[in-house]
Amino acid sequence: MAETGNANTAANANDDKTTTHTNVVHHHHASSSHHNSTHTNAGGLGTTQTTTTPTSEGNNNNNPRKVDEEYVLPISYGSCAYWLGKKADEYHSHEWTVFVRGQNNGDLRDAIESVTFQLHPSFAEPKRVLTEPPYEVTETGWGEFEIGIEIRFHPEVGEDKEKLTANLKLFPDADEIAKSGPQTTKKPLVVEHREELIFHKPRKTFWEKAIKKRKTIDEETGKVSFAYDECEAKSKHEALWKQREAKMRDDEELMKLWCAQKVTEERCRVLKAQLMVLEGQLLD
Ligand code: SLL
Repeated sequence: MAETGNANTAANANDDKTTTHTNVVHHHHASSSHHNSTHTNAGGLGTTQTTTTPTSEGNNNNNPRKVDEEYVLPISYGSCAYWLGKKADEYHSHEWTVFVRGQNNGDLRDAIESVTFQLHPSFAEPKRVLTEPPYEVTETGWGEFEIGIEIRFHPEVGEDKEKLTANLKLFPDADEIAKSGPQTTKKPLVVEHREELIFHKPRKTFWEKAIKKRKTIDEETGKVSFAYDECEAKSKHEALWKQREAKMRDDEELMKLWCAQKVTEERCRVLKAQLMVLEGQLLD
């Protein structure tokens, strides 16, 4: 049901061994139109900046959708593993955490009802259901495996569940060791995927509730902006995420500057061409 798009970006958030991918996952409702827009939203939950125009279907009680909008939920998921060093034994060489979080610690509670992590059957009660943030499971073990992640949304969101997979990684690759040195008990091995779940034409009730909280209007300019709610529930790796996300934001700022420069260059080229035409006309 989900469709992924956009380019992947790999980024080293700090000196830790890190892999990050950014994706956009589009959620389509059967009757919603197809959008190919890609969003970059630095501040957690967000939205496109179009005006709210409830469609005719929005007034139909049998189909309590819709607001002609896109709701963007930027999430990040993956794993974070520490080698136990002296504390390691044969079956417990690493402590690891598998997680689903809001990007920039954005609060996912408005949209998410539960996150289920399906662990390897060698773990006691391998199906772990979390109904509150932090949506994460921390365990100790010896081996890598695929962790199934199922995100369920509140009924009022009106979206299908989202299925993801996190490949638990405990051991750095040879090239990672070459780059960052051997594994220590201090440096976590982090694999993080960043995605934006996009809900096309969300239900009116959900939209209004979620957006009302975030909408702030600048008194002077009248500009509407969307603040994001920081999630208070602390992840075990809070300090690490803070560092990583500060770095991520810096990278995003640099990217924006670079894009702005490219736009200006292009504009200059067009203006120069127009000037040449005008000069030509003057000479005629
Ligand atoms: C492998 N396919 O063979 C993988 C399986 C399973 C890891 C890895 C259990 C720890 C415990 C654990 O780490 N299982 O018994 O508490 O490499």
